[in-house]
Amino acid sequence: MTAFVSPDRIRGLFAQAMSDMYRAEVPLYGDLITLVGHINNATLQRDAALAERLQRTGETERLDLERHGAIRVGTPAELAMLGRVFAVMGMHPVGYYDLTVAGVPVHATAFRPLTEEALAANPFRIFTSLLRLELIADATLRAKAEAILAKRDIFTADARTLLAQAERDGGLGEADAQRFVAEVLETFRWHGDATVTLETYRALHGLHRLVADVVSFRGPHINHLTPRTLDIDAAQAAMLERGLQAKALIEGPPRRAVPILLRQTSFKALEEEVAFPDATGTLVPGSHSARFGEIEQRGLALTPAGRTLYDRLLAQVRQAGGAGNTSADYPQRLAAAFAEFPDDEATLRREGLGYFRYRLTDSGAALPAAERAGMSPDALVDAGYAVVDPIVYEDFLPVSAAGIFQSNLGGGEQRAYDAHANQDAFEAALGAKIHDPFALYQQAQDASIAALRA
Ligand code: OOG
Ligand code: NI
Repeated sequence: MTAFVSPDRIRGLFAQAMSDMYRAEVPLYGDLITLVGHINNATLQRDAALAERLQRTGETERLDLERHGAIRVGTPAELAMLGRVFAVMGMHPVGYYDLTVAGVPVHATAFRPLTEEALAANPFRIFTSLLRLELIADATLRAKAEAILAKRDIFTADARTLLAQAERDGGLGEADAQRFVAEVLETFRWHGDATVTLETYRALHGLHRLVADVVSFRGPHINHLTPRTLDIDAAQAAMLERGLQAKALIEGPPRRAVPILLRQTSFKALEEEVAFPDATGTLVPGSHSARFGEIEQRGLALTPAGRTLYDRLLAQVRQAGGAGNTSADYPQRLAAAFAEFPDDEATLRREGLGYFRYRLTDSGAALPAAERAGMSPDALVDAGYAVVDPIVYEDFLPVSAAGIFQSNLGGGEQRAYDAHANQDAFEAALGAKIHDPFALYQQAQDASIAALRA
């Protein structure tokens, strides 16, 4: 009997393998990792309190490995299979994202670890979109796209065999885990040759660039891998200094004393040479753009109340600006609107806008348990018996994701889809329920409060 390795171990192997593959495929990604590493070191040198906090929360170790990626799949069967593959790696669907509101015919979830321990071990996440062909009005082309997708199998035979083995036995030994990761990696590899003719590609492209991206290839190539920076403004400036064409604006909240949620910036997708088979199978040259670079800074996870405030302020700025966040004075207007959002940890906590992890201080631990139990968490903090750290936002933001999609789809592409969020349909396709992100943050906060009393 060989012992099973943990899902955390398999996810760690997978994250590393994806990073190595993407670095070889897109050299720019390697440059980005180096740049972010420098910025993070400089930030930790400059900000001793931040360095100390990250040490305390166990984030220092995970920072260098922390990435998220994104893929787009074509059919419910592909999504369901991916969900099973990711489960073996301890990655589970969290959050539902409807992108049709932004003119992109997909809905999505993020596969990520659920527990604090698993997140600390390796927080690798994959934003996974499912194409909604039912929103395509052209019935002939829709049927054609469906037929093309029905014919492909995005998994290797060995990936399927090892998945079945893992599910049957309840895990994988080290050697099988390594083989599983190597096989699953194939699903996300870039292919420089399309499966459709240039004519079909162009027709699909005419429906939406994203339809062409999903349907024309052998599988759901990883389209970006994003490192986490501790100072996105500095990273953005360094990128521009080195001639990397970063998107002009950072998505998400403005720069603040207490970072909240997620700030992201990306740079445009590469225009890549692709060979298309003609009717006789002869390859003809063409091009496609799908893969891009992105960096992000993560901050405090907000409660439903905090999130409602965030959404309201963001909507206010975007509506006032007309066409979204493209105007030159957007950063100023964003900062002005967010003046209304409390920007110190104590107020954010007292007003219930963010989630925090409580921890006893030495004097708190020395206090008799009965006395501690009689005090509220906030009273313990006020008396110096406990300290709090922000719980980091581990998820994504739909408006930001839409901005990222738009920029890497080549800018102005906007379609109106007569659609609405349909989480039930997504869950039916996946064959599983999506976890509510708020519930996970609440659990983490509650567990830390319970531990104060113990
Ligand atoms: C996914 C875009 C969403 C993010 O960071 O919000 C995303 C895609 O382009 O496939 O990765
Ligand atoms: Ni991303």
